[in-house]
Amino acid sequence: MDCIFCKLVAGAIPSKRVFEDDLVVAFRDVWPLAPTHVLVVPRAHLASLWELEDERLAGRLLSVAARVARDEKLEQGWRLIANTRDDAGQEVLHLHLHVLGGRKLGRMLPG
Ligand code: DGP
Repeated sequence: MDCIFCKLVAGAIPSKRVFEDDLVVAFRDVWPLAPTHVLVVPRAHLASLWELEDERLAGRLLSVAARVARDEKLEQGWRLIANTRDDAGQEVLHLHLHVLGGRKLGRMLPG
């Protein structure tokens, strides 16, 4: 499949992994927007959060995101973002959660 995150999960493209288990892989974003910018992705290909119906996987993605935040010592606060489909500017069509922190993130505004 021609999906960059599938290749990354398979190890065909290198990445800086910070966590992995049987369902999920977490790695540093190649273009970080904050001192911590980690992407949490399912091993299985799902295009976006729109397609996520598996509650076990949903729970795992969320708990791994929180675990990454703790491991990165983001006790001052952090943000979880899931850009979903065109209007949100999703660029990579493999579900991913952005874990952002390590600086003041400012107010979240639409647009
Ligand atoms: P989004 O706009 O939500 O689809 O964000 C996609 C993110 O994926 C973007 O912040 C950059 C990141 N990204 C794209 N290609 C690669 C890659 O090959 N490796 C890594 N580590 N991150 C990537």
